[in-house]
Amino acid sequence: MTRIKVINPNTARAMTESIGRCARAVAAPGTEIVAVSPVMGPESIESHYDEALAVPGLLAEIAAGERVGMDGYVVACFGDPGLDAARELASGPVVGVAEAAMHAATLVGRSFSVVTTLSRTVNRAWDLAHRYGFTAACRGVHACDIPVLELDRPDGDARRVVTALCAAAVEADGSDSVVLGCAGMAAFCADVSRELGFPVIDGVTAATKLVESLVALGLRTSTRGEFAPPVPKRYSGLLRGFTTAT
Ligand code: 2AL
Repeated sequence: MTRIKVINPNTARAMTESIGRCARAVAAPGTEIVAVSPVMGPESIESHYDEALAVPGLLAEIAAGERVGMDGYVVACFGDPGLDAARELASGPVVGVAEAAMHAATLVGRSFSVVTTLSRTVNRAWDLAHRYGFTAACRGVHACDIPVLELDRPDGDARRVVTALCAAAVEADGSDSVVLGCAGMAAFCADVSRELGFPVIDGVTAATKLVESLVALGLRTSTRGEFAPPVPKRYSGLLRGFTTAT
């Protein structure tokens, strides 16, 4: 049995449940998915401020996962907040949804476009593309300007807007596929891809399968240098619980 903890770093429970359903839909029979959101943090992540303040809650969930022997983790927010720090804490592999989706996109085409939520997140997506080595493959980042928590509104038309933007993005950019820039879009990814006839890639499912594969291959984060456990030290104030010194 492989146990993968899928952490939605925002505190929107409905979104966490949707993310869990998407991960379970692709998980192998021997894989258990534990989908959680932290007890502290922002209700959605749409700014650098939100992202920074989502990280302590995320790291607390990684630490809790280590105590019960989780085999690997998915960081289920497209900014991949706290990913490197999570790797320092976890003994198994940790994969972010943006890096997973971008890697998957470059295995099914030469180039991709990203369709994200608010315009202000466009440069974050570009930063990630550069960080992961996809400067040439990422041809454009497009915002649908729908806030994260409105993506799953039953009366909303997010799916229609995102579908139309995906079609426009590949045309404008001349790209082969679209990477969806929010974990809240995971639920309609398969439908959008089927409707458009080219790969539309959701990072929640891609990251889940990548973690599953890495665990099956016996691959875990190297602790030789950068990703060794954090240097033990005391933390104070609100962060006292993050103390790593014994
Ligand atoms: C996200 C995401 O994946 N989760 C969240 O709260 N915000 N991404 C985004 N582009 O807004």
